[in-house]
Amino acid sequence: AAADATVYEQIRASRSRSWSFFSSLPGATRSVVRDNYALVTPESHVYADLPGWPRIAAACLISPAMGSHFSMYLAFSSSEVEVKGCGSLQDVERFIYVIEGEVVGPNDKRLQPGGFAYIPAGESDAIFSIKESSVFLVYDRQYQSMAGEGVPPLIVDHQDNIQVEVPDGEVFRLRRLLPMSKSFDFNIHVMDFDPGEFLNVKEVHYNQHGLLLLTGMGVYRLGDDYIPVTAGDAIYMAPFVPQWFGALGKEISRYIIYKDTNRNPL
Ligand code: UGY
Ligand code: MN
Repeated sequence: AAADATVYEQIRASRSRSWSFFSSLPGATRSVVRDNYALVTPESHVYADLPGWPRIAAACLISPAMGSHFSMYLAFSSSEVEVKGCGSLQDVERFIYVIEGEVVGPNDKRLQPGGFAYIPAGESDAIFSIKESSVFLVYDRQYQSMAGEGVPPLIVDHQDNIQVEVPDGEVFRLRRLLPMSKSFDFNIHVMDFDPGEFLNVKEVHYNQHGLLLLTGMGVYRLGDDYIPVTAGDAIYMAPFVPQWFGALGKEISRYIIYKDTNRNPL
């Protein structure tokens, strides 16, 4: 049954577990915020209103205040709400990934869990109707265009329609949710590891990451720290932080991860 639970059910469960834990050990959390990475675990989530998104409560897990050039938040709709593109944000592109419930996009496209939408900067006509009690992950970023590459299109799709690749020298299964076209300045990857599988490359790179572990558990290396992680945990990785993941437990570890791409690191 655990394998069928959505990440939000796991987040809920660990928040209530943490209440009983806190009653014996107040102040304890697995969250850590360092100069070059952050781990934000469910017992630390703080929900707030989002300007321009009525009836949406959002727990911001990563923002430029941490040093990132993007934001990542977990959002919850208390009742049905319609949103227009990226709202009133200037030059901001937005990516939405449905975790629970349903979001209905343009042309009545229904986004159920695993469904996603990319909303290009300046898109104000596309209406998204977010059903009551839906939970979704949002990434926002100031769009960085590239001369001669045009602007990215609006995309509404589902991860199950995305081709699975196994990158050279690795064993994990990778879905790139966005096209590789140079008009995009980031991509969102969904990565699956069987228990016992791990990243071969002990990565160090200029790109930033915003990660939510959707299922499973394992050990994340961040800088010099080896940290136990479980579904519901969010991680910010700053440029050049050494990073590695090894999957443990009995079910597939799946994470969704933001990565800036296609722009000169200079
Ligand atoms: O593509 C990546 O950089 C990805 N493999 N990084 C990661 O999983 N930490
Ligand atoms: Mn990486």
